[in-house]
Formats: sequence, structure tokens, C-alpha cells
Amino acid sequence: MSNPSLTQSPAWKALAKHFGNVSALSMRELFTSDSSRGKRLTAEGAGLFLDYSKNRVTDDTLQLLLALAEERGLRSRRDAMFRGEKINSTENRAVLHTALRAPREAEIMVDGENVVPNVHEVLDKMATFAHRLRSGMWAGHTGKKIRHVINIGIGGSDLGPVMAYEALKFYSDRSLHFAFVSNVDSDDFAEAVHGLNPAETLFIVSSKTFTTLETMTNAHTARAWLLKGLGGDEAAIAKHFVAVSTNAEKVAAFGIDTANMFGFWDWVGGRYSMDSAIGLSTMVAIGPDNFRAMLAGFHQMDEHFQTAPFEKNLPVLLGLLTVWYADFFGSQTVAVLPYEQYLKRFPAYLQQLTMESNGKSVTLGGQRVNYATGPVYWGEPGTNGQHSFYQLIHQGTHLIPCDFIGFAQTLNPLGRHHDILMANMFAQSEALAFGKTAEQVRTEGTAEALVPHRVFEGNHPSNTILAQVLDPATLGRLVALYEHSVFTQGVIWDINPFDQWGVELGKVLALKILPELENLGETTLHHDSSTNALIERYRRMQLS
Ligand code: G6Q
Repeated sequence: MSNPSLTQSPAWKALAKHFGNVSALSMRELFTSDSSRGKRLTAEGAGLFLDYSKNRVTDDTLQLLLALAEERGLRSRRDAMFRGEKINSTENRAVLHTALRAPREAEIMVDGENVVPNVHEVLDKMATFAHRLRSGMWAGHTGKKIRHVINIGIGGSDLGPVMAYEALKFYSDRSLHFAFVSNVDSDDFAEAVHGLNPAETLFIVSSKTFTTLETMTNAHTARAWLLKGLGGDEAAIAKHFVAVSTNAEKVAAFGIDTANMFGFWDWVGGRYSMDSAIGLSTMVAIGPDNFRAMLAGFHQMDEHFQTAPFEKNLPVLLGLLTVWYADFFGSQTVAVLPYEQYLKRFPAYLQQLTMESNGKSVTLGGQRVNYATGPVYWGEPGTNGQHSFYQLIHQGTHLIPCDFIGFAQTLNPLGRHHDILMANMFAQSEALAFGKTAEQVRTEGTAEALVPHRVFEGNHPSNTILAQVLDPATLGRLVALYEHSVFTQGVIWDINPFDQWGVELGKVLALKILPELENLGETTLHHDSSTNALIERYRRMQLS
């Protein structure tokens, strides 16, 4: 069943009509006819500068997209989210990652209770723990200083911590070594503890539910590894395991003292939790002050999203442009290209944030959509990607909008490196937008047969996001920018970005198949013929 409301809405219809007039326009023409375009189509907020001039939009396109945002109720949906209304309707939950970075004096009510004091209580407890661990006051069971911290978690309880650790490594305590175990594949755990001394190792078991199969399997393996290494004394657990969870009962059942548990709440979605206690490893790495600076950065972007007029609102603009390409140009992906090596895990982090959030095909009302929703996000840091997949963006058949992210200053000034890096970033967006015509190629003396191969059509859209330097606050601003862009997209598409029912089925089926793999004598299988044959082959291979 189709959902008539979006595609039948006046703003959508106007955009569809307008698309017919502008889809063939080239950026060459757009820039030639307006010399101020590169300065005009920009916005600045919360310390980030956005140049969105290299998009296939006119002033009319922007007005129509902004009208669509108004018509879809972005303003009231946004306010409802910030107020703590239960906008995650399929799970009957508030969506309040923004409360995680609210200042101490703020008041945000959920079910009649102000949640902000609880948020700060946990942050203070995390800070005390981080200080004790970093200073050596928290020692291991044998009295040795902890030198290795291993976060065990998966999905939202892993991707944020890994990304933030890598992004803010410059600010981290280098006397501590961090590892992140997520996969149930034993290779992950085995490599993380390879060569480590259990007496110097602390595990942070991060799991909102404390029931996730991968995390609990790894946590039990870690427990066994630790006890084996420390002579089997169960008392060691208290000094080498802490938990981040909403489930105190399960944490206690695992054997972790709930005094060493850092809590959060059901109104924090997994992929929106890196600034909750799930960020404990981040705080231990960079210290409480830097962690609070990161939260302040998140909060600045929250305020910008709440207060800036839509035409100057960075997340709103990014979100609307994403809708424009996904639904009118049929673009299926967005490339995120940070020109900052420390952001190497940022695209992977964004994949979950964007795709688990907006990978939906029914509306809030349960109707099948008849338009495209969340695109595939992917990317790698520049300049590496230039020597790999950029070819397809420049000369392939797909239209792939790109987000370039760069910084005025490097954290590690070394000769000309940074200018070379940034010259490449600016050059890529220029080449994508304006390309190289056949005439230009011929003028260079290229043999006629090679001309078509060397033409760059151009007209490939991109945004450029510039910030001063990658510091904790800037990381917070960047993450919040994408969180709110995802929200903006979700409102336009009338979908719920905050549930993830799509991950359930595979989990359930795996639990059914597991005993079939472990019970090698059992032969009767009741799957499809492919799955049956694969299981049977796997069993035979086990016996050979
Ligand atoms: C994120 C998802 C998912 C979740 C993991 C881990 O939004 O809900 O990625 O974070 O499945 O869940 P636990 O934290 O409960 O172990």
C-alpha cells in the first residue's frame, strides 16, 4: 500500500515539477550566472562552516525544500524530540540523546521526572572512575596498574567508542592501551588480548541490554581468560570488569559489582549513545575535561539545530539536500570523505547512525512508502580514497553526492603535509563540480580517440564542511550535525529513525541454527534447500 501523503503534498509536487526544470542545469552555468554563489550558499553554526554551493540546486530549489520541511512539520517534530515526547512510537520511548549533553542546570522531563540530574550523576561517577584509572589509584587484583582497557560491545555499544577513540587519539593518555572487541568471531577477542597481561587489563562490558549474544559471549570468554591468568580467584573480577548498561540485574548476575556499573536509560538509542556512559572508554582515554568539552560541542550543535532559521541551519540543509538527491535524482548513496586521518572510522560510525536509522520502508502509520528513504552512506579518508574509488564518482554512471570534511589546522604540523592534504580536498570538489570538457581535453593535445576517456562530465554535487581543528568539541559538533540531519530526513520521509526491527530476524534464526551446528548427530533440518545444504556441508567439514 502506498503512502499518498508525502508524494501528494503540495511542496513535494512543486519540487517534482521544479526538478523537471532544473535537473539538467550544470553547475558551470549556475556559477557563471551568479558570481556570488560560492559565498552565498554557505552557512555557519556551532563552529562549523558549510559550503553547499556545489549542489545541483537553485534558490528556488532551496525555497521549495525549506517549504517541504515546514509542511512536514520539522519544527514541531524537532521540538517534540527535545521536549522528551515519546516520538519513538514503535517502542513507545522518548528520544533524548540531546539530554546527555544538556548543561547541569537544564530541565528535561520524561514521565514527570527531570532526567538531567541523573545524566550528570552518571557523568560525575564516570569522571571519578576515569581519574582513578588514569592516575593508577584503581589498581588490578595483584596491585599492578591497569595499562590495557578493552571495551567489549557491539553496534551502538562499539562503533561510537571506537570512532571517538580513533578521532581523539591525539588527546589520549598514551600510557594506556585501548582495544575494542565486538565480533563474536573469536579472532577478535584473541587478537585483542594477544600478549596482554591479565593483571594489567580492565574490561568495560558495554551493553544496554546486557543480553546481546556477541557481547555476552565475549564477556564470558574475557572472564575465563582473566581468571585463568590470575589463578582463578573470583575476587579478581571486581578489579578487572566494569559494566555500562541499563540492566543492573543482569550485570550483577554476571558477577560485576553494580557499584562499578555506569547506567543509562531506555531513551538513549544504541547508535545515539556515544555521549552516554557508553563513552566510558572515551572518557578514560581523553580524560573527563576533554569528554565534557566533547559534550559541550554536541550541545552547541543541538542549540544551533533548535534556534537557527532553517535556511541557515546546517543539519536542516544537509538533511534536505540528502532528500533532494535520494528522491529526485535517484541517488542511492552518499560518500563521506574526511580529509583527516584521525576520522578514519567516522564513515563506519555514520553508516550505523544513518542506515540503521533511516533504513525503513514503512511510514510511522505503518504504510509502505512509495519513495526512496535512507541512502547508503560510505567513505574513507582522503587522500587515500582518491587513489581508489573516486574514479567511479568522477567518471562512473552513478550520481554520488559527497560530503568533504576538512580542518584549517592539523594536529601534527609536518612541513607541507597539511596544505597538500587540503589542496587535494578543494581540488576534488572543484573537479567533481566542473569537470573537464572535450574542448579542454583537445586543447591539451590529446589524441582524438582518447578524448572521450579523458572527459570529466562534472556536475557531481558535494558539500564541504570546514572546521578549525579536530578537537573534542568539534567531534561532538560533527556527530550532532549528522544526528540531526538524519532526523530531518526521517521527518520528511515520515519514518521512525529510532527503531531497528530489521536486525531481529537474523538474530532469531541464528539461535535456531546454532544447536543444529553444535549437535553434529542431528540430521533433520527444516530450512530451505540452500540453508539445509550449507549446514550439512559445514557439519561434514567439521568432521573431516
Ligand atoms: C543501535 C542498535 C544496536 C545495539 C547493539 C548492542 O542503535 O540498537 O546496534 O547498539 O545491538 O546492543 P546492546 O548495547 O544492548 O548490547
